[in-house]
Amino acid sequence: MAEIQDLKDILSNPRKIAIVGHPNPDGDCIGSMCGLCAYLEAAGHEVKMATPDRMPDNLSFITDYTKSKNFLYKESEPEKVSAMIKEADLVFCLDFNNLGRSKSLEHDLRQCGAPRILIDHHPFPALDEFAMAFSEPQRSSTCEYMYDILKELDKSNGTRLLGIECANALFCGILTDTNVFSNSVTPRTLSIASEMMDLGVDKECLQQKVTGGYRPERLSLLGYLLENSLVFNDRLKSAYMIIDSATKKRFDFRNGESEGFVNIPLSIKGVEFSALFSHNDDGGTRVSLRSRQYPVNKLAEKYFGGGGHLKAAGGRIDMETEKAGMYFEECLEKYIMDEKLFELNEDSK
Ligand SMILES: [Mn+2]
Repeated sequence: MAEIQDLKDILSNPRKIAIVGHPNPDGDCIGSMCGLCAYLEAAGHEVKMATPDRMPDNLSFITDYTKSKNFLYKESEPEKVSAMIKEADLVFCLDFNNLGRSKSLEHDLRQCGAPRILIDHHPFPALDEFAMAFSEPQRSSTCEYMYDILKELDKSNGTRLLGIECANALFCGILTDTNVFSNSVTPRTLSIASEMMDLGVDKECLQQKVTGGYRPERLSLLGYLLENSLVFNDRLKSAYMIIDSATKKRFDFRNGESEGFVNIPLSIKGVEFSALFSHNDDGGTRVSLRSRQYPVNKLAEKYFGGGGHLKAAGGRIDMETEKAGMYFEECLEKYIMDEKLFELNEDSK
């Protein structure tokens, strides 16, 4: 694993820096990108950022914490993004663990001559794809980990560049990846949150912005799904919901509007697994998986072409969204038996 000293050395002169994130960027991705950007700008570097596709509208305020007006999307400005990565002296890859996960940016990232630096918290990183890798899967979020890295960097440089802008951006990612401090939280997560509040972060204000910036259509969609789509399976201790293309149309669905939906079935006693399937515009189906205690990253990897954290994972399948629920139950049954997670009651089959 890389050392802070390596990072210190490579940042000792002003650089042209590209920061990239993953498709469907979430709060942790955008927060860590903008937090790092604010820090690097304070240190005198020139920074540009890019993700494959658009961030949700309710999270766009996070970019206000940086001076850089360069937050580009590969889907809308492909040439500019390719040039930005090509011209960079350094490329930071945040909140994803291998180049393949960056989808439409993968080619640019593989072609670029500049060192790629990984900062991430997903298990099983492809370490050989990066010149320098900072990976700690036990972290609640990339933002939490970023805070400690930047704090260490300040310490070894004798600087105080980690200021309120940086902390505000990073706090947003901790809020979203921990579902407002309800999962993946360690003592360090809370210490960092406390240090950030000492720096001037207004927790309630940011929480309002992160969780309170949606359109009414989101709530209508949720009500509709709970009423019409939620399927429980007592035997498998599971529940799932499906957002098919007709439902998306009906509620004028925008990216990011189903954030958090997959957690809701876990509030029901006895439900150990929850899944959300959403129609993807390419014809396939996006998969989100959650659990109370059993590993779902292995389930995502085995059957849904994805991966992630122990209790929160995702993937994508080439299957009509309408059929995903049945497929999920078949796979989950096999998975529970193969992994001997618990006894399946044969009577209720
Ligand atoms: Mn994350």
